[in-house]
Amino acid sequence: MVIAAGHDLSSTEAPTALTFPSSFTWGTATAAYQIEGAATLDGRTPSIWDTYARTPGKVRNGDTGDIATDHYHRWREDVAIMADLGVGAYRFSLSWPRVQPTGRGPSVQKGLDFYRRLTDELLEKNIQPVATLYHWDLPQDLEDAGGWPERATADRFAAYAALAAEALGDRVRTWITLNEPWCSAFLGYASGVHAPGRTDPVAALRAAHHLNLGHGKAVQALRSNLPSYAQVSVTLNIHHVRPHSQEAEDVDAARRIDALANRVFTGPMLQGEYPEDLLRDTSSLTDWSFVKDGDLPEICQPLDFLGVNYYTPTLVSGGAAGSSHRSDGHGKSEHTPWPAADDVTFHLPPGSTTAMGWAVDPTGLHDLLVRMGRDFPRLPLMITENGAAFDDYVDPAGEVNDPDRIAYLQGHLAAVHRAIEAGVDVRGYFLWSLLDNFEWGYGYSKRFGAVYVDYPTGNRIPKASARWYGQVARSGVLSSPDPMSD
Ligand code: IFM
Repeated sequence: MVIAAGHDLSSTEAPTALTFPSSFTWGTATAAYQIEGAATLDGRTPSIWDTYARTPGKVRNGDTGDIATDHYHRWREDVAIMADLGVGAYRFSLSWPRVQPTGRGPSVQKGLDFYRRLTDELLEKNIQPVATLYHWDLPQDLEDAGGWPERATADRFAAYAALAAEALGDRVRTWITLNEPWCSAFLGYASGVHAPGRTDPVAALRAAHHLNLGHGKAVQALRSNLPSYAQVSVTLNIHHVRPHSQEAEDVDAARRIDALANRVFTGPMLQGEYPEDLLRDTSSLTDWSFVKDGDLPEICQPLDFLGVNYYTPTLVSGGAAGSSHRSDGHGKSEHTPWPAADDVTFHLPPGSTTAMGWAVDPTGLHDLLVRMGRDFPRLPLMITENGAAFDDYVDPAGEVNDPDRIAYLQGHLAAVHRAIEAGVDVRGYFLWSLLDNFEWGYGYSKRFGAVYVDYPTGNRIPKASARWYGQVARSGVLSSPDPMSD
């Protein structure tokens, strides 16, 4: 264990401080639709999320991203907050319909200028910009043409990636193609709890393949338009799937969900093939003939690191027909996001929960990192999201005290440290999220931010966790004992 200077390595006492490598990246993360607002300004056209949020009954309280946190106007203040905290990197996403309205044709200068101003300001404050190309806001016109279940969307995505790289490649070094394609494919097209709200399991599998293809094509488009020092990656919400027991049907349920959640992406992206068991498990739905000759080598492009998002583990059992959609933590739907896995039951793992009802379990992050390090030993990992929603409020002194979030972050950062000690190449950590924001189907009812946003006024109040995280980021030292070690 690497212990802060001054500690005796041979001591059996619990460590009081955990020191991260000096090159470790400390950041915060957001996404365009969740924070920008300005939905109709400067040529932006609707995305699938504008349409979905405006459809009655889809988003809690009828909330939309029309104004969100008004980051489109308050970006300078938001960068100043990050600079004050002392974080070294900021992961944000480009709004595709702001950069290239309708998803076709030339880029819009005003849209790009927004990201130029933002990234200039970040660099000025010594904060490295990390740009995600796609965090779920497909231009509505492309959905009207068939969306991700159609192959052409992958080509459109690559063309957009080229435009973005050409415009911003001189200032953004680190690029991420897709954020959590599992959500785009399976929540968007199978359970319908995300935009565009379709409920067709075959469309979801087709979407997963075309997201994979779009990723591979976008990596190539980025590489040909970026300087050679640029870093290119993808972010996956790898599910850490645990069987409820060691009974064969529970172990098999875990294998199947692992294939549908994780290996459907890591297989083609990192190994150049779809897992045999996934193809077999879903053969009653599709023969996968939408995978064409040449697609797999195109998808499997070298990456500079893998972005991993983690919030909570996934606990499953097999053998109970019709229960797969009841408690998988992604919102209520009559339709399952898990094609051909109707007999899998999702359980709430033990322990305390966040305001999302998600179990707090840092061991899941540790075990996940160790597994990824073992499965892909030459690929560095970056935690591109981790964090928690709690029911935060402003106290009479005007402050927001969020000890639960601090405890969550502390436990998860200690888990990251343990994984690094175990030899896993983890390069950085991005706290989700910088700001309270539009939490998709939950609207503004869930607060993930380190910074509280008072929605009626737009005022920002850094929470106690923001100050705590800034201190850890500045020092690179986690100064409380690792709750996982005894
Ligand atoms: O808010 C989301 C984010 O957009 C993607 N990852 C999970 C977060 C919390 O649900």
